This record gives sequence, C-alpha cells and structure tokens, in this order.
Amino acid sequence: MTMTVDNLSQILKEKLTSSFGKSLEDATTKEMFQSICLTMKESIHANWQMTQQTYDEKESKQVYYFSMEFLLGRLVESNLLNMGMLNLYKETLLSLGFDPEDVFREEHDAGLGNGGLGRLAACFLDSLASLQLPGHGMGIRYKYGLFQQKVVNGYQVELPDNWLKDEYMWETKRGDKAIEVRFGGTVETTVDNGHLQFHHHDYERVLAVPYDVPIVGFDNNTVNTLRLWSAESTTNHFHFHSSRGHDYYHYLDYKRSIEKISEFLYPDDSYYEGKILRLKQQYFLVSAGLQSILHRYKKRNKPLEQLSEHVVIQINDTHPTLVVPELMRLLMDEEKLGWDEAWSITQKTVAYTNHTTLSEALEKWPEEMIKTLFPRLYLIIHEINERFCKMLWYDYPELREKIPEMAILSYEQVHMAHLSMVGSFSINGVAKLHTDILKDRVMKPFYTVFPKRFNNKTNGITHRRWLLNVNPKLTDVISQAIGTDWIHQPGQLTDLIPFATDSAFQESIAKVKHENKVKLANFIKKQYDLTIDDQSIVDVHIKRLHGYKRQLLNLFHIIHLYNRCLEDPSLDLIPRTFIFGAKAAPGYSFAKQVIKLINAVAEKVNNHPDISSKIKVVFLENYSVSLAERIIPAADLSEQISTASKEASGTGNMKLMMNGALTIGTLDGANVEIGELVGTENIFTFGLTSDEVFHYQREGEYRARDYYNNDRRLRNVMDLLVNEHFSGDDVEFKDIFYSLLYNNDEYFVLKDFDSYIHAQSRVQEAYQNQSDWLSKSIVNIAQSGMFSSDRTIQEYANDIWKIKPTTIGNLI
Ligand code: DL6
Repeated sequence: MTMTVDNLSQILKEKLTSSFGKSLEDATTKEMFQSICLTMKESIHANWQMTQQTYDEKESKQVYYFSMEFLLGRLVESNLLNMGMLNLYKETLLSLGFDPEDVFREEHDAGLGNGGLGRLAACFLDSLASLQLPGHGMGIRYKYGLFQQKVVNGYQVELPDNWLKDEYMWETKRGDKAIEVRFGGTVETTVDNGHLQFHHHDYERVLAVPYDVPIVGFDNNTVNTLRLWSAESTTNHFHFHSSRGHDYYHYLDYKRSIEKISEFLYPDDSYYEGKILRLKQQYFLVSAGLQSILHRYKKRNKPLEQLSEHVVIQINDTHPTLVVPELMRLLMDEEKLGWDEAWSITQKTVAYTNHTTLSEALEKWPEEMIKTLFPRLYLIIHEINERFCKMLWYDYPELREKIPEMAILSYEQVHMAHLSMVGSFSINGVAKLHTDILKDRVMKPFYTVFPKRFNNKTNGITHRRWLLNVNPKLTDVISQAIGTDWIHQPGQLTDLIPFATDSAFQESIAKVKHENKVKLANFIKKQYDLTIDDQSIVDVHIKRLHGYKRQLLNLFHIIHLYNRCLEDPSLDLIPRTFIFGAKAAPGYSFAKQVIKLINAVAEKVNNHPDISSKIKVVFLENYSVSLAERIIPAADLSEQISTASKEASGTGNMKLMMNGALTIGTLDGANVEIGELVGTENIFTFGLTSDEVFHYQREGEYRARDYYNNDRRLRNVMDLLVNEHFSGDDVEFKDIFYSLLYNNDEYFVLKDFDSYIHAQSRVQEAYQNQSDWLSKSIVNIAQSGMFSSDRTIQEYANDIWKIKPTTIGNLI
C-alpha cells in the first residue's frame, strides 16, 4: 500500500493518542517529533532484523568501524530521505498545522565527535548502508557529547552537552548483550603441559552495555548497526552487610567511578592529552567491541583461523589501537590459540587509517599506565615489540639504527601508530598528498618495511545529507537539468559540465544561492539581531579552531580590508559577509584568544557607520553538524587555508564545493585533488606548498619578523592587536602577537599573507563577472561527485575490506 498524506495523518494522530494521550490540537512539537520517530521505527526495525538475519544466513563478511567518535548530528531527516518518505512527512506535517523544520529541530544533535574524524565516521556509515554493504560502527555512548559553546562578551564558554536528557529516539538498549570489561589487577603466569597460562586476578569489572542505533540505507532495505557502549556498574559482586551503610557508600563511589568511563567525550581535536580516563575509554570500546564480534562470529560455527574471511576491523586513527593486543589476548587466553596463529589472524583482520601527521596528535601512552591498567595486554605488546625489533634487526640491517625510532615500546612509552602499523594488513591516509607525506616522511621507515600495506583512500562526504537534505532546491535544479541518476551515482554530476556556460542554468543556480542566503540571513537576524546583506559574498570559514587551520590569516585579511576602508572611505568593495564557526578545545588558550579576536573585530567592523555596509563579520556560536547544514548552502567562498602539509584531508572543503562554493585554499589535503578536478581557473590557490613548508622547517630559514618589518600592510594589521584598538587594553591579544613575532609564526601566517591577499583580490575580481563566477560554481558542483563518500567506501570495500553488497529482500 502506498502511503498518502491522509493515511500518515491518521497514523500520527493515533500515535499521539497511544503514546502521549494527546489529541492533535494539544500536542507539542516535541510530542509530534517523537510520534514521527516511533512511527518510522516500526518499519526501520523490521528491516533491521531482516538485515541481520540475511547477513547471518548468507554469511556475509562484516566490517566493523571502530571509532571513538561518531558525529551523527540529527537523524530524522536523513532517515526519512533514505526511506523515500521525506516529502510525504513534510507535507503531512504541514497539513496537520506543524512546521516540519520546527518539528525536526526537536532532535538534539548527537555530537559524539570533535570534527572531521567523527563526521567522516558518520558519513561512512551512511554510505555503507546505502551501498548495501555489511558494515557497522562501534563507538561509545558518551553521556555528554562535545561541549556546547556559548559566546559571552566575545569569549568562548563551554557548557555540558546533555544530549540524553530527553530520550534518544533512535537507540535500543540491548541489556541482554552486555559484556564484562576488566581493568587493572595482576597477572599470574603458570606452566601447564609445557604451555604458559596467564591468569588475571583482582581486576575491576565494568559492565559494557550496548545501545544500538539503526543505520538506514538509501532506497534499499538495508539497516546496519551503530553499536554504542555505555559503562555501567554491576552489583553482582557486592554484598551489603554493614549495618552502618559503609558498603553502600562504597558501592556508590564505585558506581560513579565506573560510569565515568563513558561519561564524556574528550574535547581535543588533533591533540593528544594523555589522560588515564581517555585510555580507559579506548580499552572499554575495544574490549567490549571485540568480545561482541567474536561472540557473533562463533555462532557461525567457523574455525577462528577463518576469522579474517568473515570479519574486518577498521580502526579510525590510533584511538582503538588496543584492538591489536586485545584480539591477541582473546584468541590466546580465551580461545587457547598459540601465538603464531593468533598473530596471523590479528594481522589479517585489522586495518588502520591515519588522520593526522601533526606530532602533537600522535598518541604515545606511558608504559607504566598501560602496565597498570592492562597488565596482560602489556605483556602482549612487549612480545609484539620484541618480535618486531628482532625482525628489523635480522631482515633490514639497513634500518638497524632506526630501530629505537620505529619500536613500539621506546623511551618508556607505547607508540600507538607503530603498534597499529605492525599489527594490521592495511595502512591508509585520507588524501593523496597526506598518504604521500606518510610514505615519504612521517612513516617512511615503516613504508620501507611494509610497502604493500600503504594505500590512499581520499575522504568523502555523504551527498545525501550534504546536498539532497541540506539543499533541496539545488537538488531539484540539478535533476531538472540532468535527470535523477546522479542521486544513485553521484559521479554522474559531471553531466552538469556542459551547463556551466548555459545562461538559463546559471540563472537557476544564482536564484537558489540567493534564496539560501536569504534563509541564512533570516536565521542570523533572528539569532543575533544582526542584519547581513543577502547580496554580499558569503565567505565561510567553518571548522575547529586551530593554529594550523589559520583562522588568523583570514582575520588578517579582514583587518587589512578594514584598514583600507579607513584610509579610503570611498573604496570600491563588493560587500562581503565573513562567517566563522569554530569551537576551540577548552584548554587551548591561543585558539580561545583567536575567537575573542574574531568577535572583537566583528564588533568594530559591524558597528562602523561607513564600513558595515561593505564588510560584516559574524561568529556563529556552537558550530555543529546542524549549524553547518544551515550555513553551507548559502556559501559563495570556502576558506580552506591551512598551512600546507598540516590538514590531512579536510571534508568541509568537499561539502562547500558540492553546494557551489568556490575554494580559496592552499595546496593542502584534499584541496589538491579538488584543484586537479576543477582546474586552476575554478579555484583560488595560494601560499607555500607542503615541500616549501618542510624546507623552511628543516632549514630554519624563516624569519617571521622580516615580514612584519618589511610589509607595511601586515604591520598595520598586527599593530592593531596590541594598541587597544580592538580591546580595552593592550595585553588582550599579546599572546597572538608574540606567537607570530617571538615564536616565529609556527604556521607561516605572515609568510602567506601577501599571497593570500592577492588570492582574495582575484576572488573579488572574479565575483564581479557573475556569469563567469556561476560557471566556476557549476564546475565545482559538477566535479564534486568524486567526493561522495560512496566513492570512498567503494574503494575501501574493493581494496581493503574485500566485501560485496548483500541485498536485503522485501518484507512483503
Ligand atoms: O579524515 C578526517 C579528518 C580530516 O579530514 C582532517 O583533515 C583531519 O585533521 C582529521 N584528523 C583528526 C585528527 N585526529 N586524530 N588523531 O581529527 O581527520
């Protein structure tokens, strides 16, 4: 039966009554949202069960994507879109007197990630299900997601993200599948029949309880699983016999200490902090995840030796690296396999993705911490290290002097990237340049030893969320021109190329962009009481705040324009709205100062009677998936201006391109591939190349101060930071100033300033010719299909995972 607005209205009304005892007239938007979810879940759950059953029956090989982060955002619209019911639900809501946007916004973003790495994991889940691939996520159900950012007096203030305060509609608790995870204790070694046996005593037990979230495929019946583990205490081993209640208080302390494990997500992006609780979180995910996988595998009645034919474990950066020793432990201590068998299985089952070359992000845990928390794993890591170093010594004499720098255990630390590389069959980077940097520099000796393991998988984004969902008008305009096949095959967006110079098509693209700008302007007006010009160039810099991402360089351009306007009030500028969205790690004081500076500049510029009609600066607080969804469709210009070599890939660059924004960017990460696809005339590149950055870093030839001394424009910009212009005192921004001049500008902001200013002038010039600009924009949209995560996932499936689609039949 095809569902109609009338049927669905009836169903929703009944749901309101049966679940909330409400009539339509009395129902709140929240109750309506919940009724929608409950209704959707009926069909999702049926397909979910069917999918799992089919995978078991067909013995499909399963991929498990282990990640400490899944930045899902909201699911209601993307689930409806994938189920083919989005328009029906929107129409029905309207007919019932509800604004669909208001209803959908009742869903709290699941912000279980910091940024690119976590959002990538979410896009991958969407693509896996949409390509009918048996792939699931393993993560942590943090009670608090990434903090909520408030801006108070220009400063970032962090508030807890209590995303579970209302019921999370998509999850299902699977209490029956809870698993025990053990921490600490001691390991006793005995010999039995000539075999070493390891006995773990006096450990702390933690109950890992899975909450499963269905991942709905697009236009198919596949529903995969994201399993999020929550740490809970068990009362089993507690005996309350003290009449004074000591045991009870002791129990409460214990309970709190256990629940802390899954309490919050560490808010650091590209920075490793070395906190013991974080290490516990990593092991908690790994141990619970692996035990549940082995449990399910054993139901297939296959020998463990064949595990890698049925299961692949992809680890999202080094955070879940403990899968290597934990899988060894489970295979040897629980399943009684010998070292060689266990090692061969482990190495064939685990694959590793690297997401950063920043040294401060590379995880190294103190040996002592590992030894105390996981005494048995420590012994295993020790043995892996011994064997690896011995192999290097005998098989690679030319690398002997590199052994200390390649070892897994060295200088009393456990090097997680080394452990990942040694214990896996695949090591991949996330953009061509990034993978080359890994092979040629950062991991060069490992590449010598394991050349076949290294491969590139350029990142992608799900075009369903980042085009179909966020920009329905653009979607329609595209489909009117080239039909709808591209929706299943996003590579076919290249069919738009001939339309790049078609004036009627350009006009429709311009109309959509303008409507999206008006929508964003209305939001900014409502939220911040700030009027932005919907005819202005919308220049967007949205990502985590980090020195290497160089929000400061963008700001220097803005201050430079401001200075020019002050010098020459009649300066002819195309009006521009500079939009920033960025969270800073709470302990990263430089980044927090940059936020304050952005807000201070905004205050000055936006209130200047002559300048505010030309330039507006907006810092949108609490940057999140949902906020990105509002901003991206309205963007004209995408700021991707990291110091070359530092941004592994970037994925915001892809989302913005797909929505018709042009990139101003360095030759970094996936910008390089964007440039290759669209051609140099359709992107504004500038700045040092990665080789030049490496050169300056190696030779120590760069003297930032010379640029300050020799470039009057730069001096005029920088002096405003320390002369009370943007702040009531001259010390507020002095750390920024000093980092550039006295710490020699680690991220080459001053060095790239001139080239950036020129690139920005080219932007202004190009925008003046609207037809030309629109043609560039269309070429960008046309070439963006390459960056659909469907392409990325297909490459993972073919090259690394060796998995094929499993079709899930219709229920009826
Ligand atoms: O691969 C996803 C994403 C890339 O697009 C970004 O370029 C990169 O910075 C980010 N990496 C991290 C580093 N975390 N660790 N470790 O978030 O990954």
